[in-house]
Amino acid sequence: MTKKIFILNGPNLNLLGKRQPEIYGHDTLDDVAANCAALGADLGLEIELKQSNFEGGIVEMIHDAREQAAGIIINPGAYTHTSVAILDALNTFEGPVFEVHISNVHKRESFRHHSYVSLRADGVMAGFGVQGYELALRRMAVVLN
Ligand code: CA2
Repeated sequence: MTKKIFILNGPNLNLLGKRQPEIYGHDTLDDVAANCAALGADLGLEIELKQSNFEGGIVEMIHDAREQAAGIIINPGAYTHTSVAILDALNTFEGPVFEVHISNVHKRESFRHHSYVSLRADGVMAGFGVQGYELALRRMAVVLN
C-alpha cells in the first residue's frame, strides 16, 4: 500500500504567495500542494497537505497522523518558537518528522532562532524557499524506503 505523508502548516501560511513575497516568495500553498503531490507520485508517496491557524488544530492533525501517516513534514509557522503542545504531540508520533521553514529563521530576529519542534525533528530545512518542502519529501522517501 502507498505510504501517506502529512505536510502540516501552521498559522498564516494560508497567505503564502499573497503577502510578503520578499520573504516567502510567490508560490501559494496550493502550488506547494500540487508540486509535492507530483513529486510524491514519482517517489511512491501519497501526500496530504493541511493548514490550520489554530494550535489545537495542528495538534489534532498530528493525532490523525498517528493513525494515517508514515511520516510528517511540518512548518509550524510562529508556533515553532512557542508551542510545547505541538512538540508533545509530535513526540507521540513514531515515524520520521521533518521541520521546514521557507525563510532562513537563523538570519532573522533572535526569537525565531529557537524551535521547540527541532527537539523532535529528524531533520530541518530552513531558507530554501518553498522548495524546502520538496527537499524534505525526497529525504522522507529515502528514510522510509
Ligand atoms: O519561514 C517560515 O516558514 C516560518 O515558519 C514562517 C512563519 C514564521 O513565524 C516563522 O518564524 C518562520 C510565518 C508564516 C507566515 O506566513 C506568511 C506567508 C505569506 C504572507 C504572510 C505570512
